[in-house]
Amino acid sequence: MPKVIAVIQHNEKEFLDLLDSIDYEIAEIIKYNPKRLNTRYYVGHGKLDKIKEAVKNSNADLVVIDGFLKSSQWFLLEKEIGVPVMDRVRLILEIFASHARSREAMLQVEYARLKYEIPRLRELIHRAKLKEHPGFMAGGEYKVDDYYEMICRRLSRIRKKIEKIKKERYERRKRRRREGYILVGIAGYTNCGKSTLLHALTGKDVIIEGRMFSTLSTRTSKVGKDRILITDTVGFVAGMPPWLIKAFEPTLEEIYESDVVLLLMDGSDDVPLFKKKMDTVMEYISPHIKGALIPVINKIDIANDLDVKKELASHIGEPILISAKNGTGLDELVERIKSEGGLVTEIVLNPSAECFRYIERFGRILSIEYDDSTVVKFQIRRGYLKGLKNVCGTSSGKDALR
Ligand SMILES: Nc1nc2c(ncn2[C@@H]2O[C@H](COP(=O)(O)OP(=O)(O)OP(=O)(O)O)[C@@H](O)[C@H]2O)c(=O)[nH]1
Ligand SMILES: [Mg+2]
Repeated sequence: MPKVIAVIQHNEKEFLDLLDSIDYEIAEIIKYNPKRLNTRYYVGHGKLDKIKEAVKNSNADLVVIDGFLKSSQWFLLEKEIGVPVMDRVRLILEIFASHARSREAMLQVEYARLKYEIPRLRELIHRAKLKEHPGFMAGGEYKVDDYYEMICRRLSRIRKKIEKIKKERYERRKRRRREGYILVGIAGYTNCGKSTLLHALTGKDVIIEGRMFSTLSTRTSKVGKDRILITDTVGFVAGMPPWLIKAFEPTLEEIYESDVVLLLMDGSDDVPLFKKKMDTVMEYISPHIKGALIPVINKIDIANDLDVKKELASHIGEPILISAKNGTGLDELVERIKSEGGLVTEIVLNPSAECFRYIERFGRILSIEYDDSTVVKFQIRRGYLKGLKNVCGTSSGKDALR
C-alpha cells in the first residue's frame, strides 16, 4: 500500500474519505490555507519545507494535495519534493481507475486520464526543450514528441468508441421508450445511497459500499411489475472539471435523458454539507436535464434537521423522504415516479422544427392535421411539460400549446 503525505484544506473529512477509498496509507496530514497560495509551488515556501521534511521522515511514496495544480506547479513540486505529487483531480482519476470494471468504464477512465496527461506532457516537453529536465531527454528528444502524438491518436480512437457507445445507448433508450417504459435515473453525490436505492426498488444485486465511487458504470433494472426502468450510475464529487464529466458522458446521459431524474441526497449529512452537495450536483446536472426532477432525501433513519433539509430541497421540487436501507418512503417514491411519468395528451399548433423534434424525441405523435394551421396531437410524459413549454411556447405567448 503506498504511503502518502496528505496535504489538505478545510474540507478535511471528504479528502481523507477519498484517500481511504483507494487504500492509501496516510503517513502524515499537513494542513494548508487555500487563501494563501504561492503561484510558483501552489503551497507557500514554509509549507513546502514541511512537506519535504514529512516525506523524508516517513519515507513516503507520494504527496497528495487537495487542490488543483497547474502543470508548472506540478512539475516544480515534484522536482523539489523528489516523489510523485498528485492533485485532487488526479486522485479522483486514480480512484476511478482502481474501481473501473466494465469495458465502458475503463474506456472512459482511460480517456479522462489521457486528457489529464496532455497539459502535463506539454509542460515536460517545454521544460525538456529548455533543458531543465535532462533525465526526460535521455531517450532522445523526439521520443517525447512521439509520445505526445501517440496520446493524441489514442484519444481520438477512444473518442470514436465512446461516440459509438453513446449511439447504442441512445437507440436503447428510444426502444425502451417505445415499449412504454418510464426511464428513471438516480443522480447524486458519491456515497449518498444510489445503489442501495436501486437494490431496494428492484432487488438487483449491486455493489453497495461505504467508500466513494463504488459504482462507475450504469446498472438499469425493472421496478417490480411496473413499466419503470431505473438506472444507477456514477456519483459526483466537488471539483470534477468539465472535461472529466464530459469523459463520462455516455454514462451520465442515462441520467440526463431520463424521463424522471431522482436527485438523491444524503440526509445524514449536516445542513451545510447537505446544501453544498445539493448545489454541486445541481450545477453538474441541471443544464442537461430534460424530464422531471424529484429531490429525494435518503438515510432518514439516521438524519437530523430534516425540516431544514426539506426546505432547502423544496427549491428544486417537493421532496420525498426515504430510507433506502429500511424501505421507508419507497411506495410514495414509486407513486410520484408514476405521476411524473404519467402520459398526457397535448396539442400544439404550427410547431417550429425544434418543437417538433422535441415531441418526436420524448413523446409519441398521435395525429397531424393540416387545415388553416398544422395541428399536432401527441402523448408525452407529464415531466416533460415544462421543457415542452420552453421549446414550443411562441413569442406571442403560450397559445401554441394547448
Ligand atoms: N443508514 C442508512 N445508510 C444507508 C442508506 N442508504 C445507503 N446507505 C449506506 O450508505 C453507503 C453508500 O451506499 P451506496 O448505495 O453504495 O451509495 P452510492 O451512492 O451508490 O455510492 P457510490 O456508488 O460510491 O457513488 C453504504 O454504506 C450504505 O449501506 C439508508 O437509507 N440509511
Ligand atoms: Mg453506487
